[in-house]
Amino acid sequence: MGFSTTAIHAGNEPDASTGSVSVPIYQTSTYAQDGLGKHKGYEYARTQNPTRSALEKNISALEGAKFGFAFASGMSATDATLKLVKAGDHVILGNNTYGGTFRLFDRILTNYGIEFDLVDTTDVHNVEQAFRENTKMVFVETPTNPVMSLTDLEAVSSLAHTQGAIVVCDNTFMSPYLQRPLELGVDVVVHSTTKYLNGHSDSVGGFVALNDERHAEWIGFVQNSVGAILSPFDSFMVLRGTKTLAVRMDRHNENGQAVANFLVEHPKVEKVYYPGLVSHPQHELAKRQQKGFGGMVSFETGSLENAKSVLESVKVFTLAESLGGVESLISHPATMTHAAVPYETRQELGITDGLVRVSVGIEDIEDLISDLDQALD
Ligand code: P1T
Repeated sequence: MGFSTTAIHAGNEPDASTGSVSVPIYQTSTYAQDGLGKHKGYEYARTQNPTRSALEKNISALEGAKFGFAFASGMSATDATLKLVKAGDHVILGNNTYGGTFRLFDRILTNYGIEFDLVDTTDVHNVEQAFRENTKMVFVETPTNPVMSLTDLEAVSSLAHTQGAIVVCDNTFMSPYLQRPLELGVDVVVHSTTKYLNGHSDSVGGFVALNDERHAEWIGFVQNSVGAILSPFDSFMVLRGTKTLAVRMDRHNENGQAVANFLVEHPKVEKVYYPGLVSHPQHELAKRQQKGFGGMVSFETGSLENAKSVLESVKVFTLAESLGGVESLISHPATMTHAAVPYETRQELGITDGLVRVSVGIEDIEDLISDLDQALD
């Protein structure tokens, strides 16, 4: 079955007791048992909830995964995934990730004996050199937030597997419609469903998708033991969101490319970061690895003053953190999403004070371009 058919039908069977076509919100904390040890497969709602199970089936199918787990946020999904390593293990972390992911490693996981190195994973040779005897995981985002660098998932996965390590890919920026990491050899996919999967900026959630049964058992155990589960209401919201994922992503692709093309030609813009531009250093890899280039575009305005002026002059774009919703957002990575990343690292990566990031929504493209045009002027 095709992607859209799967998105609309996987996990969305009509409700067995009422025929309800949309999966109901099972807003309950517990389930009546017929007798001691006799129940309908549901005992307690931290452990199982039918609305959450429907979403777990749905996104697993979209990622081509055997197993999937829905979490309360993207960060809790990442945190649960990091419980696949233990004290004394080493993780190779892509040097450009969402600031919160870096912060989780830098401020929390190190307290529990997990070692990590930041590595520029755009070149597989750097990854090869970073392996240590105790390296158990390579964790990457591709394209990265916010400078849109790519990692060759197939090359990194085959390298990691020869070294006995697993590969985790944060697929938030692409969604499974544009990139399917498990098919390229990646072991675990994580998502912030807050972004494209839900798609309407009205729910916070996360997801872990994977194929290995032993690892899946552990992630499920962590989900139940720690309890950072996605609520029934949010599960319903994301389930509704994924039904339109394909049509939304097609428009995000179109609008993202149009905005990038416009910015590249603008005299006040010094540099544009978008994998759909022929000038992007990894454009060929993007064409091979992704089904589209997405709706995230970053650009260099040259100074904090210029960035501030653009950020405060837009009228259709909204100044806000987050991304992946139908409405266009604009943000300042250095002081917002990536404030937890040390200044020097930010400079090395290109996360300067003049860098502006846009999440291009699905509004009319003429309105988005004229808004950016007047803000830049
Ligand atoms: O916000 P949360 O649902 O916990 O997701 C965290 C997260 C994980 N991975 C990526 C690639 C992300 O971009 C995020 C969250 N990012 C933003 C809030 C942002 O504006 O970039």
